[in-house]
Amino acid sequence: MSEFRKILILNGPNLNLLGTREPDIYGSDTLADIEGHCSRLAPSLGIAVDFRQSNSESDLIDWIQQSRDEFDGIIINPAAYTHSSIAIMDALATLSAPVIELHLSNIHRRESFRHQSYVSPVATGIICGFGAHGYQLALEAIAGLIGTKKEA
Ligand code: CA2
Repeated sequence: MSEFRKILILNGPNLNLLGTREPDIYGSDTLADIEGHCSRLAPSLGIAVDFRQSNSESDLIDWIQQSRDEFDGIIINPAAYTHSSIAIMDALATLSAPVIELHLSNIHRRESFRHQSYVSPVATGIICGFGAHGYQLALEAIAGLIGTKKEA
């Protein structure tokens, strides 16, 4: 019997505020809207998603560590921790499953402090600048990387 691959989607600090402020940069979708888009798309890609957000670096690290036995890949928007967290980089580096780094905005068009990512060197691939649609692009990309179904 085959079952869907499982993908963990992690969202970092302040992304719970999406849709309420700075729509010119981050769009008008809320994080709940984005979770809904992902949940609707996932079955057609043969995957199941678990969508989480935390403002806490330690939550994100714990979830990354715990993902090893449960998930077949991670999509992560580390938000501001992208530019500061060696701890998140170290946690991601321990995984063998694919990791996609995702940003709503094009971090390379923005302030210079956003050009550095500690996550990029340990990511399988990076998607940025496509707004909320980036989450769907990331799901399609990771489904392509891992295949859709587990072996019987
Ligand atoms: O573009 C992205 O997805 C970012 O990861 C978003 C982070 C930012 O620090 C990164 O450089 C790029 C910020 C997330 C904060 O989200 C807010 C949403 C609405 C209102 C205020 C903040």
